[in-house]
Amino acid sequence: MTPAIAVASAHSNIALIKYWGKSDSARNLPAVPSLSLTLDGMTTTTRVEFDAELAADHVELDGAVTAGREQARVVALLDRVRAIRAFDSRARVTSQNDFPTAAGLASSASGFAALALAAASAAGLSLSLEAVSGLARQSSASAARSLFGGFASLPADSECAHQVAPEGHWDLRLLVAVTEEGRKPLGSTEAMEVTKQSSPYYAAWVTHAPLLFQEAERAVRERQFDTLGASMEQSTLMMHASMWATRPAILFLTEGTLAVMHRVRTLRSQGLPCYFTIDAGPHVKVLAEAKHAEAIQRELALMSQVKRVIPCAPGPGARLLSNTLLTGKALPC
Ligand code: 2P0
Repeated sequence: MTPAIAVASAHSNIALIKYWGKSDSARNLPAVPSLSLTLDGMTTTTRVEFDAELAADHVELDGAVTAGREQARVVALLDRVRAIRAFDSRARVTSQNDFPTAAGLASSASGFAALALAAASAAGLSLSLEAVSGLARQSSASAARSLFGGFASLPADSECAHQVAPEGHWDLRLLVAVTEEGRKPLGSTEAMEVTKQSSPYYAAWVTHAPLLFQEAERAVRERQFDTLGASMEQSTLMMHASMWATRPAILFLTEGTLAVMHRVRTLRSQGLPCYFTIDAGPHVKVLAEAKHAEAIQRELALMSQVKRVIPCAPGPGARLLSNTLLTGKALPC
């Protein structure tokens, strides 16, 4: 194979309807369907260079050489690409986030989406976005959704995500209210496994999640804001309730999280339409229509529990920035 370099970028996404739990841990298949919004901010840019002269894969994330589990997850994705392409060259990988990973905001979604696209392209594979989504999903299920702009779904037991509607479909905002700085105590993969193994509420979650998904997917297509918001809040609260019922309990919500959740409900009762969602961490993401977003952001920023608010609009899917064979030929992308 001709050694090649590719650079790709991808944006993070936030699940409006949550993925939590796997039907097949070995293949990393989700037990429930999820629906996400890709964000215009929070970008990862990743460069992959396969080089037959290299003795081992070399991976740098935000300027630091990786080791341990972080390194192993990247190498596993490279191995899958090498297996498809039937070659053995090692790779140099450098990846940069334009947002602080230490703040506990999702980076694996944008990270593995950008890596999958860059690695497949550098290896000379011509894959559909769905196939690249499948590659990313094996590393991190939420990453499968970041290949697509706007609204994306990852069905239960599915190999890859699909686009539900592009970023121009609906002018929404997701206001990320950062409540704490610092890394979260427990990773999502481990937390969802503990939930599956020990929560008596997990079965109810898996049974009910598809109904919320159907309701929310329809609400997105028909731009029904209050229906989407209500299903979004129920999804996140059911996900967290299933974690609270494990032994010992998994509590991602802090006092700051709860204060913002209550504030959102108060703002709503006062005529400012907004709804919350919370992932595997303490921050609160608040969904609003663009016309109300500034007023809601001002209210959130006034809270002592909120360190800062990051406003995000619907963003595009992952894209190839360059794909250059070492012969110097630039391929169109
Ligand atoms: C989601 N989360 O749908 C859910 C909601 C967090 C809460 O997907 O084990 O990094 O690598 O497939 O995708 C975060 O977990 O987990 C996640 P793995 P992932 O966005």
